[in-house]
Amino acid sequence: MGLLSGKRVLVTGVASNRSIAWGVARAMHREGAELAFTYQNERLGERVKKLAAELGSTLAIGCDVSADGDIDRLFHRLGDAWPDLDGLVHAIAFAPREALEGSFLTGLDREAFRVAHDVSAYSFAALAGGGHELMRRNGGAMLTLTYLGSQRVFPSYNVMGPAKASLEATVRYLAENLGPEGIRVNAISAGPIRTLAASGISGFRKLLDHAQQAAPLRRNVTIDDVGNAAAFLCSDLAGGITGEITCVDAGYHVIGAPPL
Ligand code: NAD
Ligand code: 0WE
Repeated sequence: MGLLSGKRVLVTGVASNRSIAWGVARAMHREGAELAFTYQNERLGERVKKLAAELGSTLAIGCDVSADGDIDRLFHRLGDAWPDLDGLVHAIAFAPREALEGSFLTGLDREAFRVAHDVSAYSFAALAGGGHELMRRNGGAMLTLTYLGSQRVFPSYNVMGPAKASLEATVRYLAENLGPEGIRVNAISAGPIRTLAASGISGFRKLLDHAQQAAPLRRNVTIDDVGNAAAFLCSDLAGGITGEITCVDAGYHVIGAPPL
């Protein structure tokens, strides 16, 4: 019996087979979950439908989280297909490219700050608000993806740092709000992984090398490492865990200075 057999999970944030959300979906499928997917736009739709089919899923729904109407429509359509929902995975982040180059203030303006917080933090609360009614009967688990750049300064992560800090605080407030409904809310703080969201970030290779050398496990993490932790956190084995940020980063976050 899989950790998630009989559970229905909605997975957002798949853009390619390198996406963290794809690693999460694969691990959850292996553990017996039935999956539905969202995709950001029609350009990604065909790719996501193909990937969904690989995991036996025919449910793929378009949803741009910056549009309230898309979020409403998503849960209407999901509610038509499924009687209830057991898991919701949020693996979405975006800031304008110019804001992820140079120093914090370079390329930062009111609009970049707004977009980063809207797409990367508010969207988790918005999906929780739309999805919790479908979870009410049996409770459920919500999960988001964050990065240590919320707590510490990394070159070029810039405005995504404050956005992830907001996301992590949102996890705690959602945990308190939805706890009485039997819904747990957690985050995984993943170490750096080369995905589409990391492509074109100057210095990402250097960051990966640094993380590998500094981390207690002396390696970088994979989307499968993150997927396995995600499957656990959304399973009944994690029934006592909510409001928690779990690092899946080969131990990097405990280090003060790397071996000299
Ligand atoms: P990815 O590019 O594969 O996934 C990012 C996803 O966000 C894409 O599927 C994209 O379509 C979606 N997205 C962006 N704007 C959207 C919008 N307006 N509406 C709907 N979807 C939208 O990259 P990833 O690295 O797998 O990122 C997934 C999550 O993991 C992000 O929250 C990211 O911050 C987090 N994370 C990534 C790393 C890393 O090093 N790759 C480390 C820690 C945390
Ligand atoms: O959260 C992220 C990246 C999220 C992201 C990526 C992009 C690239 C394309 C948000 N917005 C955009 N906008 C784009 O136009 N990560 C945790 C991955 C990441 O990004 C970094 C990192 C790490 C790690 C940027 C600088 C330094 C480290």
